[in-house]
Amino acid sequence: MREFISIRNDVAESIREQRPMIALESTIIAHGLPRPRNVEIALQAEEEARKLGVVPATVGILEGKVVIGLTPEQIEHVGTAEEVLKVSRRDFAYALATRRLGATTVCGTMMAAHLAGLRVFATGGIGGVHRGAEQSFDISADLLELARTPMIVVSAGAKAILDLPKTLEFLETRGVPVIGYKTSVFPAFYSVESELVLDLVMDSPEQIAAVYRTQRSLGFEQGLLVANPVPKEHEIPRQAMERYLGTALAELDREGISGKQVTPFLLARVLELSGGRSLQTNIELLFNNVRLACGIARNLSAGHSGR
Ligand code: PSU
Ligand code: MN
Repeated sequence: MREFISIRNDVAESIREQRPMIALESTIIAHGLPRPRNVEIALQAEEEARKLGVVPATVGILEGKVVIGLTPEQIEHVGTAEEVLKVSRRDFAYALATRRLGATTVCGTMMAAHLAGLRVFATGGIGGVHRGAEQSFDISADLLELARTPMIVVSAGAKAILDLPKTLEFLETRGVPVIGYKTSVFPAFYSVESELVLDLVMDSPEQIAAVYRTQRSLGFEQGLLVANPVPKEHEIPRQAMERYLGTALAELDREGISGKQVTPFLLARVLELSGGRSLQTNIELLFNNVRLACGIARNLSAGHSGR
């Protein structure tokens, strides 16, 4: 395994000393956020963590290695290169064996970060069950990874481009706790609320860390999804979002886009349709998730290791 993993020095040191660390993904850099702001946003997300005394490790795949803790130059490379593979579990070995440049999704980042011994990961929104999945079978590998890899993933829920009820049903079936942070309603990424109720609600990082430790003590392999709503002042209200999505989904259909192009296409169209507003929302929710993830990471490293 060692031959495929490269861990940045300060990350390796933090792992040894059990200092607080969080993982960050690179698909949002390569395919999720618009260029050229993507690189600057990724670096700022890392800065948010450092300000809180937590070491950030952005994950990517370069020259046949999974890199845990990209350097700023490597982040720039992933954020500017023409061809970057979007790497989930399916693509992981292929990207390594062919030495392709790869950006890891929530799924790919969970796998890599867990291999390196990290426990907490902040992202924007997870992938899920797509609308029309009963026809297309399009279900993100993120959900299966949450069912099999013990990482805490802090997200602003899942985007309303997805079928949110089916996404929650899937997670329930696969035994993944979805914990609402200070909310009993599942957030819809750009919007604070969806119509879906969450049964598990907590209001401190300590409590979330305690659930994780308990899962690990019991030998459970699944992860844990934290649903952290975007701060109200930065949200795009649900009705406006539904309008943009109606348009974008119709275009998706018309242009016959499928597979892993679906998520990037819808994100880009929502950005255009919202007149650029969705970007600020996306940035704010990402930083908000980084801050909560740092609180959880600090808590975990202060207590027992949980591994
Ligand atoms: N949500 C976002 N931006 C993104 C993604 C999700 O707000 O860029 C990315 C994440 O990396 C997620 C992936 O893991 O999309 C899911 O893609 P798919 O639906 O193809 O599994
Ligand atoms: Mn898909």
